[in-house]
Amino acid sequence: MNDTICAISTSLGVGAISIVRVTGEDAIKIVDSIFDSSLVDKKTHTIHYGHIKYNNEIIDEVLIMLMKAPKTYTKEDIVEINCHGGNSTTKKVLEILLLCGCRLAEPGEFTKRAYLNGRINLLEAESVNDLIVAKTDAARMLAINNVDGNLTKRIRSIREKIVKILANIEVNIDYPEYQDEVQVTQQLMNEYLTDINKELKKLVEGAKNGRIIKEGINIAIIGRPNVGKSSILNHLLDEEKAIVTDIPGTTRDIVEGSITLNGIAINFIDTAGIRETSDVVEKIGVDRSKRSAESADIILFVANNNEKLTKEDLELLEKYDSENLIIFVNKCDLERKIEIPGNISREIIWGNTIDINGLDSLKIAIKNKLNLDSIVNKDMSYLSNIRQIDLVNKANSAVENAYNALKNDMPIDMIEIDLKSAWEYLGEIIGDSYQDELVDNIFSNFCLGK
Ligand SMILES: Nc1nc2c(ncn2[C@@H]2O[C@H](COP(=O)(O)OP(=O)(O)OP(=O)(O)O)[C@@H](O)[C@H]2O)c(=O)[nH]1
Ligand SMILES: [Mg+2]
Repeated sequence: MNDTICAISTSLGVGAISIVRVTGEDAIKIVDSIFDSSLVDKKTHTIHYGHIKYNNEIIDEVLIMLMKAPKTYTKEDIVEINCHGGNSTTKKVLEILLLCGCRLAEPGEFTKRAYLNGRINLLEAESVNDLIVAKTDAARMLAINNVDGNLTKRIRSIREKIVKILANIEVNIDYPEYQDEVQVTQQLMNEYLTDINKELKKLVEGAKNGRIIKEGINIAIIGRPNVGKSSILNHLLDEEKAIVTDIPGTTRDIVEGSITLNGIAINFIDTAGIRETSDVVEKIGVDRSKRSAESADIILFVANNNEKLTKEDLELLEKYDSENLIIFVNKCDLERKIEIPGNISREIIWGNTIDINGLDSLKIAIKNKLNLDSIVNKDMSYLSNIRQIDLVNKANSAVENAYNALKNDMPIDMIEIDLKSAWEYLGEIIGDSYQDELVDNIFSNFCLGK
């Protein structure tokens, strides 16, 4: 932690400017030794024009941003060298810094220092990385909200409530002779636990939205051969992605493509038409279709308006019947021959891909099913990675255990144990309690130079 580290913070390649970043105790001294005017006596948060020189050779004409501790990203001295972009100049500057006493930073090490030096918490640090890797607008909005600490505030407030209850319990354990105290405490605890449980449930529910926003949604397009699955995919993507022919069994392998709805990535997976077949290749394709359906968030079942539902159609409809099923009856430009059995209660959208009817209704149905209009908003603050979600689930079960223990008149110290673990799990989310190994692991997934 005490050494001075450096890294190229911009992505490598040809560009106008690249930034090489240095942080640590000797950051200013080291850069000063290769810069043609003195930096040591300069004010913090100033920019300086000059040249990087090494062994009397001018390496580059640069701008230096000088930021002295503690008001910096890492809370240590930081010097950022804005050099000319392109591989050779940037790498040369980095190489010289290494020769002058810097160590090459590990991925995420700047942010790790920001966290270990107490400038941001672990959840905010993870959100910094989410912001960098965000692929959609909604993912970016979520990440920046979490960097700003909205979620941290919610978690801290739940932890404070738990601490209050723990303090109450301590009084009970230390002064058991005060019978009146017990009554008050149990009543209070009931209220507090119900309240905490509600707050945690909101976090758990929100985490589902967080995952949707961050990772997007997979929709498998399933159905018998030749009903128009690939045509629907192509129209949704506005691209000739999958091969379309009138030969049943055209699609053999999975074909995928994404669009965004409300800033969320919606990944459509076109699959091989499902039917009994002796063709070895097609059989593998059909197996893949079934697997895609099983792991998808939504199944889009496609049927042909111009044919009666077959036994295979009905079997598939029964197999995939769930909240997450949307039925699209395609080829509505042709005469209607399909009959929908009365027991099918799922949403049906009618359309065709010839004059492109029904695809807008399909998008609306997807939005409604996922509640996209309400989950994406400017104030959203959801947990979104597996580590955080796992911990909030654990905290929630611990609080539920405490609640059940209270209801069943269990000894008060049993309740205390559950509440303490809930408090610790929540603390782990924001990194108030942490293990070195865990922290190393989290930051190793970051970009170099961040
Ligand atoms: N009349 C009409 N024909 C359509 C429509 N949609 C697709 N087709 C035609 O139906 C045939 C099959 O379309 P595909 O999109 O390849 O069907 P698929 O379900 O992907 O078929 P497989 O890949 O074999 O499972 C093609 O000849 C399409 O042009 C539609 O809405 N109306
Ligand atoms: Mg196809």
